[in-house]
Amino acid sequence: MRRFLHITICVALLCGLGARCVRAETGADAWLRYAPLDKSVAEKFSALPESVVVLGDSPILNSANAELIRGIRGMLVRTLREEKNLPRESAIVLGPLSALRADSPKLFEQADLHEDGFLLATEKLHGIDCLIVTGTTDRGVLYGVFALLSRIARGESVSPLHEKQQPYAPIRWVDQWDNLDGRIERGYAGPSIFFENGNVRADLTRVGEYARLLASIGINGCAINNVNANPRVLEDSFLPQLARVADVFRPWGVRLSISVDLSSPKVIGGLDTFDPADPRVAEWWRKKFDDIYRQIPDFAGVVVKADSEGRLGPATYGRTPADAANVIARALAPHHGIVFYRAFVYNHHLDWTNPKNDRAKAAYDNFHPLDGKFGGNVIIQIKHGPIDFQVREPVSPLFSGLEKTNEAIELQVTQEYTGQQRHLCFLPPMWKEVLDFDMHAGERPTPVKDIVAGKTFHRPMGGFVAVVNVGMDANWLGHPLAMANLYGYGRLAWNPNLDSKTIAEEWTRLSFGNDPAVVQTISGMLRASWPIYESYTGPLGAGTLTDILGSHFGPGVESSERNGWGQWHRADHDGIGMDRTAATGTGYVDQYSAPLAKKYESLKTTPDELLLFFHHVRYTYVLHSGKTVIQHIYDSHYEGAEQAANLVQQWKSLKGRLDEERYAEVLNRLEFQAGHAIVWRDAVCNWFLQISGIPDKLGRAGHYPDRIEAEAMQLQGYVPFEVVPRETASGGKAIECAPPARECSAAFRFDGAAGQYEMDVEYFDQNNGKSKFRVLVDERIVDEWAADDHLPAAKPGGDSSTRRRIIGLALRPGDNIRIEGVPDGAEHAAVDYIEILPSPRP
Ligand code: GCW
Repeated sequence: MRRFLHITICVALLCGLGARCVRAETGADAWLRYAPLDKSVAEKFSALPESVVVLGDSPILNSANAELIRGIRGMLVRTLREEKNLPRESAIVLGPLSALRADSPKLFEQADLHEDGFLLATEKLHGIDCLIVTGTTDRGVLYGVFALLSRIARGESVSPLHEKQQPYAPIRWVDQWDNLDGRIERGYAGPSIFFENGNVRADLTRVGEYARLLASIGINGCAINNVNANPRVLEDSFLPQLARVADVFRPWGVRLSISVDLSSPKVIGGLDTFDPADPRVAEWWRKKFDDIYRQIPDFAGVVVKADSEGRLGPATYGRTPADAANVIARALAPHHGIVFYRAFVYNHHLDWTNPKNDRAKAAYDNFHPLDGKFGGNVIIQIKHGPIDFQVREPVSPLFSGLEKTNEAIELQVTQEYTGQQRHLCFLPPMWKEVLDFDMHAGERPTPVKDIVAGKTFHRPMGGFVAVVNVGMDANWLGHPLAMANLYGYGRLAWNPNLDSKTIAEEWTRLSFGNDPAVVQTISGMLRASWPIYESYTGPLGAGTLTDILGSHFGPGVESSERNGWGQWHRADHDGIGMDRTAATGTGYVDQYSAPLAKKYESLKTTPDELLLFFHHVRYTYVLHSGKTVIQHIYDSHYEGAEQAANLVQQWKSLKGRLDEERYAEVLNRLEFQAGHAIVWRDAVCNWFLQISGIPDKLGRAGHYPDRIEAEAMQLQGYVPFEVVPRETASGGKAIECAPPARECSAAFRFDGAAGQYEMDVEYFDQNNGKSKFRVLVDERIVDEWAADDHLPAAKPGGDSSTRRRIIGLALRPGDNIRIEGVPDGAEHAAVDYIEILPSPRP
């Protein structure tokens, strides 16, 4: 602690003396850095009271108190005095409303707060100026402290203060898809913070830190294990381990939940059935939850994925999701627990040859007929779109299809289909579109946010869930800027009326400080990033054109076709898109209310960005934008890749204004993204060029005048091979240095004019070896590196294709350029091509 204080004071002094305030950062502090404020900003808070009084005693109030002291000490380099009773001098007073009743009856009467809401108020208590932080619950007080500290960090005045905030909905949860062995399904930032080798981790420090982060954005529940649940979590011997996690969550007001497997009564319970209608099964669940609540009195409930992607469910016994949800709900009800039953129920063996089949219809078809049949403590958890977290989807029609059932929207912070934290993709703008979308389910506007919050159909419960998947990486999500998505999710779950600009700026200020250039640049980059990612990965609502059978990361245009998964875009020689109209298609549009069905039924009124989700059109079809579909595909991919490259430039403008660590880490990821955007661009453009036979009007697709294909170089040891699918390598081919070769080379003569150049080497970085590369110009080494990244790929292709940029190269005609590769393990130092462009780039 002393050391910590010492460092803080030194940093503060340096900052005060005008030195540039940059300190080493790992990202672990996320938006709770509490970095010392610049002197001019700190002065705004000189009138802040010197002491703090806590009215009451509970783990959550203790957290609130400790957090306040920590935050003020970090930002203002002042240590608040802790008083037991109201002092004679001005103070910050923390406590639930009930504790203020006697001292401030007026405040008590007028506060009008619901559960978890808070009030920050400058008031006189017994004639003394106080800054009061209060709520109906202790949790509200904690949220109030975080809000107060956030204001200070962003340099917003706090005196006088009268700010009341209420959460939009009671359910503000996160799910983690962590497996008990420590791996995380669709996690991109290291192993689980919860589990290791089949057990809850011995050291739960990170869990406590995570709970603190969650609390700071108003999250009040967390399901810690994968929805593809291991039945072992319910074994008697496992429950004490769960209790340890609940203990760590509790001081932060985060309630523990787990995902359960419906077949548990049979698999671990020793019954010969898990039929929800069997009384023995009901009894098993009842006993199980009684046991759990004995050990975890504030246990929140369970999440269920059933009859989906191979998970067992009520369909085994001809029962419905309502039967299954209710048997668990009845067992939880006496303890006030909740069941989140996921609407992600679909058949992944659909007959793709039948043009009427449509996976998008599944959630509504399965759940709409059951409306009103679910218990009062059941919430149907609905993914925001009808397919699966694609870069663009329409809003799920099920939101308006359940009027007598509690609902929660499921969003995804982990960027499964949106670049896996290798690409920058700030999702709040997408979520805002969904939350604000009017379902036309009544006389007055019925936006999704109101439906899920229970306001539209007067449901007692409902709200927001996001799959987050933080891991052991110090910065939680891998990409330092990806935490803006977790922050944004929390802020929107608390108040979906916030706009993305406010959220982006808040997050940037809290995470990187208040330098206007930093705030403007980073928040601008964040807000531009989803459209950029969309433009090179998923045109016009066709879905993310990724390898849907594997990693969900790189391009794989055809992987969605001719299989039962139902993520079809139906591209053929003539056209592309799923006909989901009522007139000629699958009839999906009829799941929406009449005005929306009408809108999507017609080509004229379907917005361009969703065209291919609803309609099958020819490549020559002219969009509202005036472009043909095929030209849009070419243009958007080229524009998107250019904008991705531009993100790198924007970031570079911040050099020296941020800590070196995060600066370098983000730069590294943005440079990867810029290269990978070109892989995407070329794969998608070439695939469509080939299948449609229609050239790019601007002559770009399929023509690469500055490229030297590796297979066309003079090879020693290297051997050409075909890359599958072919569009994921330039010209469909690359070269590899396969055993028994131990070192190979590929060379060519430079025949351009003398001058300064930049050279891009496109190579394949797999996760099953660490090849080494060297580039030589006339025997002079100009660059060398190891292919040691951890991309989701064990073979050359769109997932592993990586770009190395060599800058400041002086070249003369006749120069001999040679690339040498040393393979390692199953990674054969494969190379796709080299591209040489004048520097600076035209
Ligand atoms: O998006 C898909 C993922 C699966 C996931 C599933 C789900 C946990 O690819 O990994 O399983 O959705 O949401 O259940």
